[in-house]
Amino acid sequence: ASQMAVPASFNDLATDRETREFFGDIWYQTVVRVPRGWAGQRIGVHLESATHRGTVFVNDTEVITHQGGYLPFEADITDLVAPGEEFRLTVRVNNVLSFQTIPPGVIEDSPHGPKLRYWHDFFNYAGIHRDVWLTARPESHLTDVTVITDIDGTTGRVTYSTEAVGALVTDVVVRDAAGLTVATATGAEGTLDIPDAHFWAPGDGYLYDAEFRMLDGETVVHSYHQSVGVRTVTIDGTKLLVNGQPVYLTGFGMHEDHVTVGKQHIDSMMIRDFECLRWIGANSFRTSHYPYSERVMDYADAQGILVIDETPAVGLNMGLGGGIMGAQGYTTYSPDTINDVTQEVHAQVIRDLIARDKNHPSVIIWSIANEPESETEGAEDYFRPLFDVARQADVSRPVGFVNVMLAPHGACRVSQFADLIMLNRYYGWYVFNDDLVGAEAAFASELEGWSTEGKPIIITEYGADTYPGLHQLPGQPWSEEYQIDYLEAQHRVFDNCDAVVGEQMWNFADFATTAGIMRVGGNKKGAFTRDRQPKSSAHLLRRRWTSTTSPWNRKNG
Ligand code: BDP
Repeated sequence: ASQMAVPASFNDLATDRETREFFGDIWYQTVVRVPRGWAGQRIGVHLESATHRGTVFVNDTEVITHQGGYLPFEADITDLVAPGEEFRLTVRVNNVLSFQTIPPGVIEDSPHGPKLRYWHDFFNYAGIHRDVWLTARPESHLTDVTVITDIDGTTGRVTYSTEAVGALVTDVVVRDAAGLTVATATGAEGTLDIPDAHFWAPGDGYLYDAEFRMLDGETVVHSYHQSVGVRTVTIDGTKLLVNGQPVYLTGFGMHEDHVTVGKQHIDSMMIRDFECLRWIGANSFRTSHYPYSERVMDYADAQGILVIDETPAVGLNMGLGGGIMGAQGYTTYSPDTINDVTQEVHAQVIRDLIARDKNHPSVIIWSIANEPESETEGAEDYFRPLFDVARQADVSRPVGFVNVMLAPHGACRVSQFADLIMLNRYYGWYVFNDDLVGAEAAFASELEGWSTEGKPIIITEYGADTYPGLHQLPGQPWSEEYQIDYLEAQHRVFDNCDAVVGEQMWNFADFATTAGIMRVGGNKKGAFTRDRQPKSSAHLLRRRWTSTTSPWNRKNG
């Protein structure tokens, strides 16, 4: 046994290849003492995530197994532990991907032994990336709270529902940011009106505090504080509206990715990221390509950042990156590959994501997949019910998926189910490389096609690999100059297309990937380096996104 940090990805802490590329079971073990003061309460163990599968043991008893690497799970361990006493907490994490996991992967033989391969372009960091908690609750307690907000003139309307163990009276007290009570209600579900409400809006992360309480007579038995941002998200033709006002998204697809610690969540790193977002004038990001730490979602709420919240369904596309990052020669949708079992796992991760993030005002769109194969009949059958799953779980937000270049307008068979169009396009990089004139014309003509759908279009990825410090005149691919020329060409295309309501450049920062001839020490499409310093292009984005002629102002008056 060796020492391991929690939270952290294990991969880059060691110096040997075996550890970095290890796949299989990784055993974590520690001794924990239950606080003596918790006598008489229900005690639980809560993991914010275990990538990609976690099985928890208390002493020698298995208490829970959870599939899916980026969402929380919890087990009640009251009967197995004693207040004031220690117990042995063991977590078996497994990072193997298969055709029945989200994201998918496959183990293939190689001359040097089996290798885990996958079709997504980021390193398969694994371990326990987020905090692990012991929890204590009274016997009677709230288990879930849902809030949906609406606006009526200057009144903010909060429709709420609660779930609980124990038949006590539930009530709710809403306080404003100064702590003054602005609305109250009694009952497990109901509606609260906040007169003259301060609405949550982009750049204004105003949050109320809703305290949900379970009462035994006058005694508060359990209470839960839920922050509430009062806002609406709607679509009107090709416009995306927040609080009835058209918005234009600026920002990035991001990654949870840092030197040494991999996908560990660290508050200080998060603050640096948000400060960089603010500096550059980004009002939004996408949680490409998996749910991020809940701390990130809370912080986005408080900062007034708009979030496209994505499931880990990335790489459901065996035709993409084949031979470069993934394995070759598979059919995406088939009984032996992405099949009914995968579809149910995918449905469950959509439900789990929405269950976790439904109350975040920052979340304005659900993205149920990134770049799946979407031009085939198999794709249509696979995705149709998944959109229903998302809409059943949440009626209050648009649902979409991110379309890949291989399924252009006219060929894609999945966008018909989506409320809006989200496109990843690399005109001037993967196609028309070093030909920005051709790139611009081809991109503009594809967007003309998508515009006829009458739905808002968000460009969720556009980018060019750029090696920081490489300068060339005239700009050539990989140089800082080419990244600038590339972005200017893309931006002209967006500005000329009315239906485009957002641009999220790929990527916020450079990040780790599997090794290969397409990647130089990882993916280098960042506007920032991996240590969060600006490349030359960051200054261009900043000028564009903060000036009075920003696309926001130009398109929305
Ligand atoms: C897209 C993917 C993204 C990749 C990017 C790229 O959505 O994960 O990192 O392209 O190639 O296909 O840089």
